[in-house]
Amino acid sequence: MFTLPALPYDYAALEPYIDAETMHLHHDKHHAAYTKNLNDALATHPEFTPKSAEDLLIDLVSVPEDIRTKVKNNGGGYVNHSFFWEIMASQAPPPDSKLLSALNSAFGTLDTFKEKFTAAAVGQFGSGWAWLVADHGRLVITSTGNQDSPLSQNQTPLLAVDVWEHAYYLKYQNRRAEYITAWWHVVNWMRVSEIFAGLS
Ligand code: MN3
Repeated sequence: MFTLPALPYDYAALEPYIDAETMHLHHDKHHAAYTKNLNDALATHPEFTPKSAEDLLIDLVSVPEDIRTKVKNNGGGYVNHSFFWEIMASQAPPPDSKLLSALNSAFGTLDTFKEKFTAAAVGQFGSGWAWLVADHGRLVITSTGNQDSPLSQNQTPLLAVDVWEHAYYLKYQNRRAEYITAWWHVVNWMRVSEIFAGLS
């Protein structure tokens, strides 16, 4: 049984970049639905007891075949959103020196990284996510469709932006690029730096 984590800040904390109404719908309805649907799927296999939601995605082949797609979609939605709330904050501190030097060495400069990440987010066709991941020790920008998780590709997420329309349509309508530009103001680089530091 997985529980919907509370937001680590107030619903209005990310204003004016992400509005409180979007946060309410996104967390209280969408994230809640992924949580319920994941639990409903797992309830049909009481003998199957994963260690964590992340483990479900890391090792999808161990999930009973008749619920595997539901677990991939709803377990992905559950884990991706829990992660997404954590890597945002009302005050966005800069990356720490260790992460900054890794970003510089992988992408040239922080601004170049942001441009490439933004391009991946804007260019993701339809619903999905853009990611910064660690892939065998390398920092890589990637994107996934639907709720697919980089965990299923043996990659460790460091940063993510949700580009499903439900993440921005109320405030930005079809202007995804404008949403991404605003979103950079609420990236919790302190948390991203902590996750990166935890890898080595
Ligand atoms: Mn979402």
